[in-house]
Amino acid sequence: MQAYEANFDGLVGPTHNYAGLSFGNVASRSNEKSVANPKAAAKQGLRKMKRLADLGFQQGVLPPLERPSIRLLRAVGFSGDDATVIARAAREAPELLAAASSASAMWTANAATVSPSVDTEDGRVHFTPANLAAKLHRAIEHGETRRSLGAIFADEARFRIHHALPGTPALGDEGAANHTRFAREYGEKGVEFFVYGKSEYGQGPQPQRYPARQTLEASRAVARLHGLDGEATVFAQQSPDVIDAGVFHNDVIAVGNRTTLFCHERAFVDQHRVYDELRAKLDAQGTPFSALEVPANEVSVEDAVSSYLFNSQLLSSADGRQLLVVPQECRENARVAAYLDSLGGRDTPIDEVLVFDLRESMKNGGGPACLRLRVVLNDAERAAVNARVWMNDALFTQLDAWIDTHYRDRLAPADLADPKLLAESRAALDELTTILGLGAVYDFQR
Ligand code: SUG
Repeated sequence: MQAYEANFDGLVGPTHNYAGLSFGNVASRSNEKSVANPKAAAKQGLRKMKRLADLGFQQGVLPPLERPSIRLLRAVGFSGDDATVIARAAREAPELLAAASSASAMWTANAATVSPSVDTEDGRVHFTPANLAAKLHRAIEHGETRRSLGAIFADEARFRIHHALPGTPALGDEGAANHTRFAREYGEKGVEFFVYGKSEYGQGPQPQRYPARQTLEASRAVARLHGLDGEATVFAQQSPDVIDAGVFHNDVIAVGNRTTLFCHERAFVDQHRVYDELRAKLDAQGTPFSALEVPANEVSVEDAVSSYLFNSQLLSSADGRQLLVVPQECRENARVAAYLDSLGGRDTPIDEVLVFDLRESMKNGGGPACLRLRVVLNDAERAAVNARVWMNDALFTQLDAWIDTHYRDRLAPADLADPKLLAESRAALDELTTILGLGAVYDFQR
């Protein structure tokens, strides 16, 4: 059956800020306490969505979550009316207020892992929201994410939305950022590729400096929940030393699409064995496979981390060409720019490079690929998606005006203590649920 890859980008929320919450994510830590521009951040993301929709890609929007999370602040013992809760948290535990205020749900590659219906035992599209157990500010996302997904993929005959795995280190799950799918055509059965940072119970090497967020046990659990065929799944371990260099998710060092894996030569443990297994399992389905591997002497791991070359989107256009969507930082790094310029002269599966300014998100370690959740849908499934979330001229205009009305253009760490931010954020989200036809998905609306 004809199928498409739809990309659902996270709309940046009104509380976008730099709180340095993600140890192991170099950009997040190095921009801690700088002043953010939520309005610019939201517009940069929106422009990417619009441009890709204009190019003919299926582009959807996922809403931000309610932040600051009064629910978290109450759960850790702050009480009184909402303004008092915020004032007490600001005074006694600013780090908890920062965690409660993060707009981190914008990085929807971490919202869930998604398997298309053609790969799953029951023929439904399966979603497992990621527990994001490694970081407090992200561990509070999955319940609300599940609600948003439910408002968009509501048809239970076609979509199965699981609960997140138990949020504990042994089952740390970061969603689609550590998952890629290969298939000749989107609508054909594919091989699903799960990348983990460590095994909680197995032997294997482990990073020494920074945490491995995804476990093998979590990846296997997601594959089981989705009813995937063991002959069509591959599990691979990320190199611990690249995690120690700041590669906190696989999508910072590798991206796959259809029959191509674009990655750095140091991405995986036993890299050639990983390619062999992918090739063999795809070959059994009659699907070719090629790895476009970037050598360290052209682009070092450090260059990859600072430029986010691999946090790119590899997209197939209707005419079969492959586009690589990269952040502007790739043009500003001389070695990465030289590598991209050389693609034209080499025999590679990448036909064109598109560059986007996503600087506000990048300063928190979120590039083009972090901002999107891929969902392969056939025609019938596409028709069952809440139609209001598809990007088009009208939705772009509406959201652009909505951002102008509700977003600040400056948010410093001290501003998180401002109780007006909660009211502004709720007013924005309340209107957004109308624009996107989501119903009452937020706690404050219930
Ligand atoms: O989880 N940054 C996010 C970035 C996520 C990127 N996603 C993918 N690679 N798919 C994270 O580390 C920083 C927030 C702050 O520091 O304020 C943050 O959460």
